[in-house]
Amino acid sequence: MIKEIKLPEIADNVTSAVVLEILVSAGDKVSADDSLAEMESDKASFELPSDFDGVIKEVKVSEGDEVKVGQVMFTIDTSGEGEESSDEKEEKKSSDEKSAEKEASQKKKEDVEKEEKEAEDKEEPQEDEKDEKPSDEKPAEKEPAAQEVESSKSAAHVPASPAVRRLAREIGVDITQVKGTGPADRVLEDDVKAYAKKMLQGGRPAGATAMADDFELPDFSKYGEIKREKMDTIRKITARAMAGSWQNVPHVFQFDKADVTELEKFRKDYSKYVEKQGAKLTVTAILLKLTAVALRKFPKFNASVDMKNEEIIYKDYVHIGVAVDTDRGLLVPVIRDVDKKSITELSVELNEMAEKARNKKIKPDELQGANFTISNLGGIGGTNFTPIVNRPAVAILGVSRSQMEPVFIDGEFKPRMMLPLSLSYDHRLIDGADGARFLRWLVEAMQNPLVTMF
Ligand code: CAO
Repeated sequence: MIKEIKLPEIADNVTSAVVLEILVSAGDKVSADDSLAEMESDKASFELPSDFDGVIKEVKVSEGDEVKVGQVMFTIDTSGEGEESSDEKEEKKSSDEKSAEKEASQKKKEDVEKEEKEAEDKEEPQEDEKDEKPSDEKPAEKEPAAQEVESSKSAAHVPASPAVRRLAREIGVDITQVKGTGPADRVLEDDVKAYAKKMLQGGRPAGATAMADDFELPDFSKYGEIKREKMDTIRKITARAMAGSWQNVPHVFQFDKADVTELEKFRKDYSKYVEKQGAKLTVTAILLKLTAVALRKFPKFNASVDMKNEEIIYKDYVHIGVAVDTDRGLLVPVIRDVDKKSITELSVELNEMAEKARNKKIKPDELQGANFTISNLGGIGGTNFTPIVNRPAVAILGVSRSQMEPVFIDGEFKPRMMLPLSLSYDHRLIDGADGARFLRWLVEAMQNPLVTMF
């Protein structure tokens, strides 16, 4: 039997909606409640569900169409889930267009499955699971993570609407890892967002009070015109992570300045060599290398605090996050095993990671597992700043703009290129003297890289 699927009543005073995306093609087998199209009205975006089990006969609208409430959008054959009557078969045979459409739909499905499979193949195990367990010990009991599930299933078998799958793909979430909270464990949009948020926070749920802010806002419109805008996902994640860190980590800030006059000469001399490999030799890449040596030398800075078990977790790997300023806000891609890579390799990788972050190509697992962060605002300017520690790391290095300054050396002022550095650290683990020693060592290493040999 052929049935019609119409645009239903959406809300009071809403008479139409625009088709953002059609999620099925003629010939697709669907179940009741499967999403057929993504729609947007004045009031909200929503998915149009199928009212029946069956096979889509016709798609009567196109993307971009404005559809009136009650207008037929799809017809569906409900006679035995795709088994067509002989008349219908005849009709279908004579319709080359429809079979082409079906072929296209099948290809689209295969492409999506292939893409998901490739994405799955590329995915590595979670950093929390991979890196924080010494190989000779039994895996420590993991904090029950609300959104985590075993990854034995394939993405295609995860119950989720196409729009939710697309959201997961776009923000780089492996949907097989997300626990669905919808009917029959269906993965919902909120599940994907919650999972992404948890991953960006380093795999731990935010402190219960991380976003609690009961400050009563005044009515700003009393003072002038205002505009309200919803926070996007990255802004919400950053807000929660930063508030959680600020509330839970007792911060201390240490400042110093490095004389980078010689280092700058070196950087200019060697930048051509690095350029041949396709990247710029920047102060960030050099700092990555020197910081990796410092983290080996001062292992407390390469550790995490486990207050639940009253333990310090020392890590025998050096993964460093680099804060990248993107259109969408702050992202912190992680460069792995920095201590094992050359400055040229680090320059190339830093460049690639920053590009990926800016072009929305970065995956959640590439934002995880950092033991330390470098935040260089020097390209923009400023004389100093105090970055917030990125939990569960215990320290972050802030880099401001280097500039020529008169420095009193051997009885006279000399023009030197000075780089302001700030170190923010977690006082639960790191004492003031440790902080000063770490930063001083870094300064010495920038002024005379031979220091790193000792
Ligand atoms: N002092 C002076 N000049 C600096 C500098 C510094 N500390 N850091 C960078 N520069 C210069 C570079 O030499 C480059 O100059 P040229 O174009 O003349 O060669 C220019 O600024 C741009 O540098 P860059 O940004 O391309 O390269 P980078 O490796 O130094 O930085 C990255 C990479 C990803 C760290 C940077 O692009 C970025 O996004 N910074 C913002 C980080 C941020 O938002 N932090 C705040 C987080 S809150 O804690």
